[in-house]
Amino acid sequence: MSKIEILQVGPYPAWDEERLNAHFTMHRYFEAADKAAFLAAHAAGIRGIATRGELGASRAMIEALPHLEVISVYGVGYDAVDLQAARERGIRVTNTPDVLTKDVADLGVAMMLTLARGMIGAERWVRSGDWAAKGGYPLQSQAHGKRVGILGLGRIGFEVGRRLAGFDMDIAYSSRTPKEGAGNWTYVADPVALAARSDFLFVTLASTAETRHIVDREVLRALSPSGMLINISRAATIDEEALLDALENKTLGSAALDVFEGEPKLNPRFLALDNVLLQPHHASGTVETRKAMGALVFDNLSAHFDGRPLPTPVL
Ligand code: 8YV
Repeated sequence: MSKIEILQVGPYPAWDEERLNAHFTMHRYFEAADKAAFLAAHAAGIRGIATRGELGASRAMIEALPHLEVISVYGVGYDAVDLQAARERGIRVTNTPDVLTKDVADLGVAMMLTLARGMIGAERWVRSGDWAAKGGYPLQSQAHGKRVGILGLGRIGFEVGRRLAGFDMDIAYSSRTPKEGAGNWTYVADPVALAARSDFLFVTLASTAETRHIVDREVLRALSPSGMLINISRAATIDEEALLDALENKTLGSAALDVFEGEPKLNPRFLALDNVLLQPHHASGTVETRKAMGALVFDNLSAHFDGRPLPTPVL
């Protein structure tokens, strides 16, 4: 029997590619010079898409594949998949929740500590010989015991809060409604009010039409010249122009960012700033988690084609 054909939107680690190639015929879209011609050439056979969180599947891609049945996303975020286009055709969509939650929270907290304690500059201080030549590194600001705001108390936001409770922080959060399980954390419905009571503001929201640019000029102003913004969600949750203005004008203290508009290219204004920590969208980037994500991408595809229930369906 011939193998089922899948459109592979982006590359995966070798262990995932091996398993996918063993079971399916994978069409490597990302290697095609002429994408439209590639889609047209393989459209008749393709029944599934394997994509990544940041790459998704556009309406044009979905509409170019008349026999498409399932889209399997390597990532918890599926904002780059045109869900409406999938829904119209009854196409199933899956993602990789849970397996990456703790890694993303770990990186968010590490970013906060790295920036608050000036660890990048401090490392440079040692390597450059400044320590021996000039003495101790300039004093930095304390992290433990401070006020933290978590914008979006989903799985990742909750794990950020759990970690920061260990740093004796005063924890508050915003979400549509107060969350069971938030214990003594303070519920603040309004993001501006949350920012106003925060030294550190974590963005841990899913990217939707409702959360687009939820961190706007007003939220950034409320966070204040001593505040720090940490984004481990999607760039679209923040008005990036407003963020750059606030960082340049120092009306916002600092920002630690794992995601950017137009990544992997980023606005060059970020590179001129010394009050930012820039990370290459790798919050889920550990071997252990990426293996679990890859296994889920495969399990969802094979469950669909074997007629079994999807392990982690979105649609
Ligand atoms: C991945 C992500 O970096 O889970 C998500 O939504 O954005 C990340 O975990 C990405 O999907 C890997 O390509």
